[in-house]
Amino acid sequence: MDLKELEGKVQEVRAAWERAKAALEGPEALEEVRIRFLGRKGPLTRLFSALKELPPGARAEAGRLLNSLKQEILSELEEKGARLAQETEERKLAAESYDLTLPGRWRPVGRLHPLTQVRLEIEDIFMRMGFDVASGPEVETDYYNFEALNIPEDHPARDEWDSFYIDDTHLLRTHTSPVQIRVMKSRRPPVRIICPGRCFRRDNPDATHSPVFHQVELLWVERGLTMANLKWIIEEFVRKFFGPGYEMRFSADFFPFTEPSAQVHIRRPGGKWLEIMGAGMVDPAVLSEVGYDPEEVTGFAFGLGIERMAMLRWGIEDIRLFYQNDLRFLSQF
Ligand code: 2NL
Repeated sequence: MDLKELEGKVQEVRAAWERAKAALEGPEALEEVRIRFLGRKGPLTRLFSALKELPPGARAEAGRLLNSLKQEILSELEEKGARLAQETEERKLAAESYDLTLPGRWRPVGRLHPLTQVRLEIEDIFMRMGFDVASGPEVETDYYNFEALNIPEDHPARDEWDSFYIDDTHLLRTHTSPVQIRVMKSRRPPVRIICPGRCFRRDNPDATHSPVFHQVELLWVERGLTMANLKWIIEEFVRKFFGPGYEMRFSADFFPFTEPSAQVHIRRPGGKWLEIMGAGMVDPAVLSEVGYDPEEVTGFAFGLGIERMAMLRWGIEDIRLFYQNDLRFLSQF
């Protein structure tokens, strides 16, 4: 081999290096290319070994050529390696960075069902007045649901069509009064409770009827209670729940479990009279049935519909809206 030939080989290796360099991608490829060109079996190593075949006068020049190609490859590899490392670092930083100007992700916020809101508010009003909140089973015997409440066998409310019977003696409670019977049978007077809960009646659904509905009943039994105490409690409730400025009117009504019985209406001056509840003095027959002495204690009670309270408060005209789980309705409360 002479110098000319070696120069040709160097040119070839340089051209091959240029092509390999252009195709370089990742750090692994970089190492592979380094070994391919500069490794023990690489073309440069072979050419360095071939130096001794050259005439002595040409070796220095050939050595310079080879060394300069080797330095060129080494420095370009180094430069390329540094660039690749920098690109990797930049990609990593970009992936880790937060764009604090991006809008947040929308999370829908839930809320209490309007009937729950009304129930909690009523519970709160009466708890502050010293009433306990009591609850009981939704499946009742007809003793607790009817008999103990002085509702005789032939009363129309006991008709199959008004109640959901489970068997001959069990039914879904038609009001929360059986809870009050259970509490009175388990405690001595004074008794001061409210009983909120779900009730069931065999009604076809329409704008004002739902086979499932909610009631709150109040019961206060103690020595010396009169209708005047009942009126005060209801006035207090109306003022706290509906706000000031309502007139209240009691008119005669009938319930088998109260005597006397009344229905209660309220109105804003100039407005319509709205019925809000039924109430009365607990019938002596009911007090005797639970083991209280009607000569010793008297009591009063009222019952109101939670749906009705919510409809009056918000001007809702169809009770079925409470049970359709339509967010367009529910999200307004
Ligand atoms: C109504 C009427 C009322 C009662 C419920 C009651 C309970 C016992 C004894 C006496 Cl244990 N009375 N509850 C009294 C009067 C009326 O509800 O129309 N509610 C929607």
